[in-house]
Amino acid sequence: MATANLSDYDPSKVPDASEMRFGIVVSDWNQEITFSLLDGCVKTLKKHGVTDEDIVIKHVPGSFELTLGAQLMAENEDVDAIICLGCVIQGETPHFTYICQSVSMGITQLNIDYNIPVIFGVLTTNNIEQARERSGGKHGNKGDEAAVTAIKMAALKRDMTE
Ligand code: DLZ
Repeated sequence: MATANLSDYDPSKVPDASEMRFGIVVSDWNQEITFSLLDGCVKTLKKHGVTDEDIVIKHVPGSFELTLGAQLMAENEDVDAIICLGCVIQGETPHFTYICQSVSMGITQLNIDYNIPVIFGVLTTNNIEQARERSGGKHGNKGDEAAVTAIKMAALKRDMTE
């Protein structure tokens, strides 16, 4: 919803994450936005008990590269979940549509192929203002939301497989 604050959640409903390990893949394109998403994501993981040593951060050039970045993370790091952070802003060419479709389908496929939660923390906005509002502005920070989703999905997987 356009008015929703992405960071509104009940912390007591988030499982303890102190024994969990997370990978974050962040796109450097629109880094004014994506680095704020990263900041919110890391702070929220730590708030729920994750240590610095258990947060692996890798950078990719743009959101299109998030899929391969996340696949490399799944193959090479022992993590409970992977969080993809990016920001795609509508431009004057069809680039926006191609990148959004590619990364959303790519991340969906990784969830299935690797049986590991891969979280879609990608802002897809009409302009930079909307992106600012959702990366630490009046609509919260999608990085926080992505961290909470990753913890919940990692806990779900542990619950159902261990
Ligand atoms: C090329 C491009 C454009 C036009 N816009 C964005 C954007 O808004 N957000 C983003 O994350 N990346 C963008 N890119 C870069 C592509 O994601 C990708 O890095 C290049 O097409 C090279 O594969």
